[in-house]
Amino acid sequence: MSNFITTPIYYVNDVPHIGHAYTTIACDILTRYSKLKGNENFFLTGTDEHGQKVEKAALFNKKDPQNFVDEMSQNFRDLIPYLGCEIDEFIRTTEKRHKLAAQSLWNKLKDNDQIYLSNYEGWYSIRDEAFYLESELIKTDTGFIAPSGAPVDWVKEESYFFKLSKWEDKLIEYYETNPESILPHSRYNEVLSFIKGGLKDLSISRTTFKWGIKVPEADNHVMYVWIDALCNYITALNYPNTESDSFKKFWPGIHVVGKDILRFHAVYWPAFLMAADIEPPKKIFAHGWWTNEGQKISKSVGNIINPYDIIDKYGLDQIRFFLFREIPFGNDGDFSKDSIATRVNADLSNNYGNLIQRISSFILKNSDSKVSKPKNFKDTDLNLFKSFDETLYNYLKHMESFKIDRALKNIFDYLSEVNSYVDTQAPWSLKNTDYERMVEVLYAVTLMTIKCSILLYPVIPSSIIKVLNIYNLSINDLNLTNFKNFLPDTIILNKTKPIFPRIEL
Ligand code: ME8
Repeated sequence: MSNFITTPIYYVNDVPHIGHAYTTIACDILTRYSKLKGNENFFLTGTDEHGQKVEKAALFNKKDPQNFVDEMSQNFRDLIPYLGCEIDEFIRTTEKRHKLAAQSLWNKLKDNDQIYLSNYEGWYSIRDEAFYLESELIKTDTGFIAPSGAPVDWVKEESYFFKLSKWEDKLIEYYETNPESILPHSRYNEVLSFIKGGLKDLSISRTTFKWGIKVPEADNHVMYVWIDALCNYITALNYPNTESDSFKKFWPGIHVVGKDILRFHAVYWPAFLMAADIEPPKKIFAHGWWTNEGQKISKSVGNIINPYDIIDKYGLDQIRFFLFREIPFGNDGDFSKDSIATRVNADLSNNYGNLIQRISSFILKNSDSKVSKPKNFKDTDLNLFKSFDETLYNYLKHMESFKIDRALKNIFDYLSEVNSYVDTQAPWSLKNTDYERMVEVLYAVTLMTIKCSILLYPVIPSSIIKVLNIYNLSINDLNLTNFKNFLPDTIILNKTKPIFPRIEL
């Protein structure tokens, strides 16, 4: 199987923050999981560089827009390895190939009679890059604001429109026959009821500024930034060449987005695609929104969380783990220093790290640095193995439905069981009385620790490489399909150092 996994392409009006990092790490986890399963993957991210919001930021910084976006895009690109993410491609909407793809999509829509010229008169929010009906806005003492809190302006201009209203029934039919195509399910319901509420034709070009992709044969119009931006997903697969290997192999894709931009992905994008004779996305997952110590993260509040700072402070895998264990993927989450420390100390340092440390140092000291598979296991050992099989089953089930926190919880519940097994079997007390049994216990614990480590790989990859190194194993040798057979009968251990030091509050 092949999977095309995408992040939104981020606006370059500002530097990346924890919210952007969160989505990118989510896609990295899903891609690594998919790799573990033996699938072929394409992980795409990039930057959204046109539109009024970016143009305004360039002007504010007294820079030429192209120079400005070149500089700002680089910040997003540089962050990726710092997040421990391994992408396949980084796309920018100012690239030539993207302009060609977006114009081809436009022409296709035009040829398919999906576009007409008219006038737009209504509300527009530059911050959200979105058109709003007055009925959607919030009334304040001084006028109206968008539901997101962003300011809105009244605009009146000539505009091309996409016949979105024509796609209402097709979208409803598509979603009703594909109820898993939008996750979590609550978001699916939200989208479906939005569509059922009626769709209006969508303004897809602007004439009052220039920073965008030109509309073919209408030089005074630039494309609405969202039609330009959404098209990035297929540009990366060689659109308009829908016969190319990568398009055929990887489309339709899986889009991971924040809940703020679900409507663009789940309503406009599938409609554009169907109208251009392209299949809609395979899946759209909308995750929640992070706040900082209970407050909305915003530049004006001055509480932006810089991903470099928190990774330097707490550690990369500690942050990756916290973000995806603490909050069900899909829900909103609050970023608090106390909860990072509590979570990391309880799960990574105590439950998992201590287990590795105490068993491996015991083996190094008392079992000639190795453990070999015994001829027989006792019932208690077999019960421990059986319980792992259940853990694996649940892990796979949860990962398939993007419930990353549940998948992790399963592993850590199981690691608690392994710790109890160690306590009751007390290998240290067997050293002088029953050496053979001691090695059996040590082998059983080591085997289960390694298996759990493999399942943790998508979330904390660099730590797992270190853990596997203790056992002379490499992640490259395995995937979940050869899981049962890949472990050697004798596991030889290397010297260890604690991998997850406790975070002091
Ligand atoms: O919307 N919590 O770009 P953008 C969680 N260019 N996620 C957050 C977040 C937070 N506090 N803040 C941002 C755009 N995000 C468009 C997308 S795609 C064709 C075009 C994440 O720079 C989340 O994924 O505003 C959200 O959807 C995205 O950043 C918005 O990034």
